[in-house]
Order: sequence, then C-alpha cells, then structure tokens
Amino acid sequence: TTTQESPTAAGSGANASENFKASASSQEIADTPPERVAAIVTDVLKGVHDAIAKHDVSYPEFQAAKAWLMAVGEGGEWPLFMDVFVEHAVEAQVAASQQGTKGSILGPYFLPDQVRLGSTCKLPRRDDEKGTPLVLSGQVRDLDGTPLGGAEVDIWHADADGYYSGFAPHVPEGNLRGVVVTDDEGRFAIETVQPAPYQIPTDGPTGQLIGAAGWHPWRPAHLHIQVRAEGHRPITTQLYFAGGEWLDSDVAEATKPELIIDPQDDGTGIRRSTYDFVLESA
Ligand code: MBD
Ligand code: FE
Repeated sequence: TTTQESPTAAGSGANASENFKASASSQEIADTPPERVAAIVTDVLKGVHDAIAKHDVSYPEFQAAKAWLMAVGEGGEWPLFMDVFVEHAVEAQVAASQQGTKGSILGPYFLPDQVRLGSTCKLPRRDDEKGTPLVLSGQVRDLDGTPLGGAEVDIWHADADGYYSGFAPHVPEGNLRGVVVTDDEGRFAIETVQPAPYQIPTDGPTGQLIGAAGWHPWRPAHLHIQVRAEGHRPITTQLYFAGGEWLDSDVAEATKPELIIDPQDDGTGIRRSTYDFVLESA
C-alpha cells in the first residue's frame, strides 16, 4: 500500500546482517561447551531427520532446501529469518525466570547508541513524517515500586509505511529512534507517530518461503522498547495496539496480552497511552 520507493529485501536484509556482525557488544555470543553443543544439535538434526521421514522428502525437495538456505545467507536474511521464526522460543525461556514487565523479542532492527533525549521528548522524525501523532508516557519502577530516575527507555519503531530507519534506504538515519532518559520520578513522555504493521519483504528468500507455504508475511504494528537501569536486569519488549490488524496472527509469534496498549484520542488528534515498566534487580 506504500507509494515510497521500497527497499529490496536483499538491501534491508543485508543491512541487518552487517548490523548483527558489527554489534558483538550488544549481541552476546555464547561460548558453549562441546557436550551442550552436541546435545542441542543432535536434537535439532533429529527434528530434521524425523520431518524428512514423516513427509517422505524427495531428493528434489532436499536440493530445493539447500538452494533456499544458500539464498538466505546470500541475501543477508539470517537475522530476519531467525528473529521471525525462532527468537520467540528463546524469549519464552528467558521469560520463565523474569519478573516485572513482560518481555518480547528484540528483532533484527535494533541499533545501539541512538540519540539521548530528555524525559519529555519527541523522537527524531522527518518534517513531513506521516502518521497519527502518538504519545506514550509512563514510569519506570523497581519491583518494589521504587521509581527509577535516570533509566533509559530505548525506543525504535517502523514509520507509517512500515519501514525502519537504518534498514530502509529511503528513511533518514536515526528516524523514529531514541534513548529517552527518565526524570527523578522515573517518568517519561515520548511523542512519536503511529507505526504501520510490518511486512516481511516478499521478494527475498524469507518472504518466498512464506509465500510458498501459503502463510502471511505480517507483524502487527508495534513499538520496540528496551528499558535499562543501573543495578537492574534490562528488559527487551514490544508494545502492540488494541484492535490492530495481525494482532492475533503475528508471523513472529511475539505478542502477549500484557503488551497491548489502547491509545485514545485526547480531542486534539493526538492518541495517548500510558505504560509503566517494572524492572527486577540484577
Ligand atoms: C520486525 O519489525 C520485527 O520486529 C521482527 C521481530 C522481525 C522482523 C521485523
Ligand atoms: Fe519490529
């Protein structure tokens, strides 16, 4: 539905690959002992072998799978594929031991070191940024209710066409991204615009697989948020919008009922919602 020149899947996917490789500090890479590698990979391969037997997979299908795997790598889409189809299962493991605000997946489009903004702020945007004005305000607190001043509410989201800055070449760098620092009472108020749902690029290997399987390529509209405070366990999450399209069929399976906000028009055309974040001690 967009009239903007859209990035090719290869273009935005490759960006995600480069970003992942460059961000070794924010993406912690495990040094896993051999027994654990063997245990996990044995079960992963067993799942593959079982599927081959169950579905009587043929040689042409096996070759098609190899060609597709190569295309995912060449198109730089492994971060996209992994975060859409696998990350939610990893997040569920973390969630089992995490108190406070519910988490969700990070996704492929986080960028570190974005502009730092005061507690009441407007995210960087184009002069002609499309979309309904949206204000998200709230408070960051400890599990015991203590307000956390100086906490960082790192927020990034797609524009009203569903594109992310840093990944879609036509969107200016840093657009709709910022690190909002809470005031002494842990409060923040962020003005931005309503994001659109996100469509997995249909011209790349991930989109082609989705098409070949007859699935849909959509994520519901969402705000990505990572909240960090000294001495506390950071929380990575997303907020979704009540009544939004694809909310009940997110291709990335990353929605949770606790993460749905329902912004209301304040009478001036601005939609407002509050959301408080609760962090556990580190
Ligand atoms: C996104 O915007 C996203 O949040 C995830 C998890 C995967 C692909 C695109
Ligand atoms: Fe996203």
